[in-house]
Amino acid sequence: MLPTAVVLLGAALGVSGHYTFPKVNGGADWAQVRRADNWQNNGFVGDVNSAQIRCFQSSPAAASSSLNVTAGSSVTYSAAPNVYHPGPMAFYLARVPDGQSINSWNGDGAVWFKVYHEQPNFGSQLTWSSNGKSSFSVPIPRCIKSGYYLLRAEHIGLHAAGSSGGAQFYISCAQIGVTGGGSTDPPNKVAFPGAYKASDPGILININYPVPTSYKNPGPPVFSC
Ligand SMILES: *[C@@H]1O[C@H](CO)[C@@H](O)[C@H](O)[C@H]1NC(C)=O
Ligand SMILES: [Cu+2]
Repeated sequence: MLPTAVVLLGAALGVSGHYTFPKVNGGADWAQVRRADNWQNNGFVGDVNSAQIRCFQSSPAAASSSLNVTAGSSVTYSAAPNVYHPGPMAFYLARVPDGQSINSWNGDGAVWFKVYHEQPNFGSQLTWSSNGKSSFSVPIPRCIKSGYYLLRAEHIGLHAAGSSGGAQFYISCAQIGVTGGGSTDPPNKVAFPGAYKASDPGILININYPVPTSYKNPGPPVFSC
């Protein structure tokens, strides 16, 4: 139902070929990244209150493997084909609770903290460094606890965000194992759905006219250490 609706909406708006986030560190598509529902149609999530706003999975299924990284290093998260709508990239992490498995944990609850979000450059129009790019370096904070995490990639297409529900969310979640970490439990954790409202100023925004002079990213502040 939803993919069909998304395809029809795309056709009606005259937009085609959106994008996915299928791989990390040059691995195979949907190997360390849980396969998102848009893997064939490149569609988007439009409803911030839907379950799909978390990892874009209607029935969460494990990836075939996880990617191990050292705390304090970074992960390269790739888009396919590339991010070409205007809007911010963001990345979140959620630690798999002790006693649970990365392969079955679904990321429930206020467990997500943000490790990156993008601000535009301001001028005669907004420009975004993510625009046209297909790979993004995600910092994995040095002080977080070792263990397994879901790493959530999000791009918000803001080209039609001037009306409620018009922002387009492109999302996937990778499975990573963090080694060599510290003991910090990051503050400001949020749930998906729940973190965003359709009326948030970074989600309901006309980026074309008048051209904004500031941009407030939705969700919590960025955590770093
Ligand atoms: C991968 O990371 C997890 C979580 O920290 C750890 O339990 C596991 O031993 C790591 N695997 C390797 C091969 O380092
Ligand atoms: Cu599009």
